[in-house]
Amino acid sequence: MRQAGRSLPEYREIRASVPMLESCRRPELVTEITLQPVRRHGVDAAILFSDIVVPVAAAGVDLDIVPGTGPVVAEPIRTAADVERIRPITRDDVWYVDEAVRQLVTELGDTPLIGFAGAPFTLASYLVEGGPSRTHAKTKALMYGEPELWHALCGRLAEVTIGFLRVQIEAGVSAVQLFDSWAGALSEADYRRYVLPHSTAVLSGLAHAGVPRIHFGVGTGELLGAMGEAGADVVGVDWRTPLDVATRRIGPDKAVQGNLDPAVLLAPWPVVEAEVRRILDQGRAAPGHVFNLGHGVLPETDPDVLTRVVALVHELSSRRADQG
Ligand code: 1CP
Repeated sequence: MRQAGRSLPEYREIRASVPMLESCRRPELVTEITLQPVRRHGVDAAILFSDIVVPVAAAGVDLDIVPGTGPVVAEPIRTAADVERIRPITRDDVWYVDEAVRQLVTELGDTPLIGFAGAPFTLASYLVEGGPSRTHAKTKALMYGEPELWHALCGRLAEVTIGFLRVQIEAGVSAVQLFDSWAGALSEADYRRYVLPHSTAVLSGLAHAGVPRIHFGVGTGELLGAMGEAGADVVGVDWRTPLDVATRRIGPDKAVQGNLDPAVLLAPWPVVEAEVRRILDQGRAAPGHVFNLGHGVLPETDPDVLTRVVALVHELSSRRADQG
C-alpha cells in the first residue's frame, strides 16, 4: 500500500536527505526502497516505489510532492489549453522507472513486482484542485459544469496512465494496480457517467498485456459493482466493506484484495490477530483473495507488528492449502 515504507527506519534514513520526487527518479534508490519491506517482512510481492503523480510530471505538468501535504500542482488545470499541455509519455520520459523495474526483477527473483498508476479521476482531482482535497469541489464543478473538458482531461490522463503502465509491463512487472483512491467521493451514477469509461479504457487497454490487473479505491463500498465492471481481474476493497459482502457486489468471477484497517495495527496484538482471521475467513467467499491493508500503512505503525501479520497470514493460508 502507498507509503508502506514510511513506518520503516531504513526508509526514513534514505529519505531524510532526498526529496520525494527525486527519490522516485533515481533507479538505485527506487530499487533499494522497494526491496526494504520485502527484506524485512517477507511479503509475497513487492510494490514499486514511485507515486501516482510521477507520470503526470513526466507528461509536462509542473508539480512537486510537498512533505506533510502530498502532491501540489503549480498551475492547476482549468482550461482546454491546460489539457492540451499534457502530452503522452514514452519510455524515455520515465527511463528511471524502466531501469528500476529491470533491476528489481533481477534482484527479486521469484518474488513478483507489482507496478501501478493512478486512475484518471484521482489524477484529475490533484490536477484540478492543485493539491489534496477533502471535498473535490473544484473537480466536481468542472465535471458537472464542463463535461466535454472533463472527458478531454480524463482521456488524456488515461493515455498517460496506459503509457506508464506499458513501460512497467515491458520492463517486467508481474501485475499492475490502478489506484482510484478518491473515486469514493462520487455517487454511483456520477462514477458511471464521468469516470468508469476512462478507467475502463486503461484496464481494457491492457487486457492483452499478459499481467493481472488490480483496481483499488477508498470508500468505494457503493461503487464496487461498477468498479468491477471496469475490467480488472482483482478488485481492492477498503476496510469498510467485509470481503464476503464485497464479493456479492463485485460478482463471483473476480478476486478481491484487502482489507485490514491500517489503524487496527496500532491495537493490542489479540485484536490484530482476530481481525486478520476474520478477513481471511470472509475472503474465502471470493474465488481468490490477496491479503492486504485496506489503505496505506500509518507512519506510526510498529514495523514488527507488520512482520507478525505477514507471518500469521502465511501460517493461516498454508494451513488452509494443506487442508486442500
Ligand atoms: O507504499 C509505497 O511506498 C509504495 C509506493 C507508493 C504508491 C503506490 C507511493 C509512495 N505513493 C503511491 C500511490 C499514491 N500516491 C496514491 C494512491 C494510493 C493511495 O490511495 O494510497 C495516492 C493518492 C498518492 C498521492 C500521495 N502521494 C499522497 C496523498 C496525499 C493526499 O491527497 O492525501 C502523499 C502523501 C504522497 C507522497 C508519497 N508517495 C509515496 C510515499 C512514500 C509518499 C510519502 C512521502 C513521505 O512522506 O515519505
